[in-house]
Amino acid sequence: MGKFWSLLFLMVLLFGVGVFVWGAAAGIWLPPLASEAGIGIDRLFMFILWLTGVVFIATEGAMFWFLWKYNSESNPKPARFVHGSHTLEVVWTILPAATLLFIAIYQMNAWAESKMRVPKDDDPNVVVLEIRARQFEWRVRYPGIHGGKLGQPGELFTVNDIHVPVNKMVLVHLKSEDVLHSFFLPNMRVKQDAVPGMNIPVWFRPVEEGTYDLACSQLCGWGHYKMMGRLTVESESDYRAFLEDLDRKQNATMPPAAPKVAEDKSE
Ligand SMILES: [Cu+2]
Repeated sequence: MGKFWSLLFLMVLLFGVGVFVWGAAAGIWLPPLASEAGIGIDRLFMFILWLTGVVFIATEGAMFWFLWKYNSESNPKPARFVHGSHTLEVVWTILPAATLLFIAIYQMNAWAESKMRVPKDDDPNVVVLEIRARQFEWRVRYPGIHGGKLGQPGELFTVNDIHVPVNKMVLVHLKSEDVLHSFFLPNMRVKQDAVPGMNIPVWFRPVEEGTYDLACSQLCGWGHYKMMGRLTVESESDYRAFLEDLDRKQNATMPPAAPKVAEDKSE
């Protein structure tokens, strides 16, 4: 067998690195970024990818080299094992610990930006939506053509179709009507579980107009695969036109003195 095993292990290294290089060249890397907080998330992702990539290449390379050099054919004498090295143990404990500590501190701002600094419902610059996940669709509730808070007359509804204005902070109240789902907007770098009985705030600021995917990324039943929708990021005027059109369709048949919409108790 000689050097067979060393070459086999070299393949792991070449294949592992090759897939990444090919993926980047073929354009099947991360989906195009279109949100403000996504910049920090992508930077973090690339940092960790490079860090683990370099360690992967170094360890796989070392393993290949040792297998190559000390293969049984050219080294008929059995190997002699050495046990216990205090220095080595200290080094391989401190190095990863320090690296993890550094990542823990380095990621704090990106995490706070997307998970802790919740925008205010009553901020006039925030677009508020409610999205209810259910088997197997996304039900979107808009506050009406004048925006503002939810729970007022004239609300608008869509299914699997989210429209938001560009460059505005969007705050989504995420709920589930049945089982666990996961609200996933790959281009916004947003992914959040929708949990029955909970109202979970999710927010992002889209900075690029376009049409993007909305997917459920939690296996939620037989129809999980088709629980898809669309996020349209458009100019302020297009967004208004969309709401007005929706209002015409949905509220046209309402009697002049419409009764007040019942309060949503789950808020
Ligand atoms: Cu789902």
